[in-house]
Amino acid sequence: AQDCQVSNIQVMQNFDRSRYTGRWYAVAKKDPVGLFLLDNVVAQFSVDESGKMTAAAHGRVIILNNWEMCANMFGTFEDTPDPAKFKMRYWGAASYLQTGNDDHWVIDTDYDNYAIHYSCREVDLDGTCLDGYSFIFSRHPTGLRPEDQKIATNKKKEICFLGKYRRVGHTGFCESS
Ligand code: DAO
Repeated sequence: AQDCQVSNIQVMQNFDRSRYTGRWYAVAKKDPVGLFLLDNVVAQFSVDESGKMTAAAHGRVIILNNWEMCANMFGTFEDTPDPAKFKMRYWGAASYLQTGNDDHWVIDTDYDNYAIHYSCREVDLDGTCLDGYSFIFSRHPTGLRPEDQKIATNKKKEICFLGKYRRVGHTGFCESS
């Protein structure tokens, strides 16, 4: 059941942000136009005293075309009527890093092993996504369990990004800082 209409994309039912907290390793990524985070991407989600979701993330980036560094990023999430759909405002620890305001949808998660994230930055005139990105997150830096890979493949299909992902490696590049 996929017509690739962004407005018809099914997201996680009864999303529980508190169970989503903690460390997630990006193990695969579909890049947007002008990609930013390359690999070694780890996100840490939290829920603050007021119940708002926040995140800190890091990843290897290349800025000014040839300078490689580990980017420390922060995000705050604005709630929407759908508990699994957020608006994410993000910025970097350094001023020369990327800032933005993206959709941040949780497509599916079992909270303990895998999570499928989706963000469409630009919806085309026909209602499909013209520019978007997606992270496949795992609680384990080694990747997804075989049973979760099947689920991830189905979800990639549903969000019309199947075949557009690349593996995201974890080499320890960002672990020193
Ligand atoms: O890497 O090309 C890209 C797009 C991702 C931009 C978002 C980076 C900041 C994320 C911080 C919060 C956690 C997911």
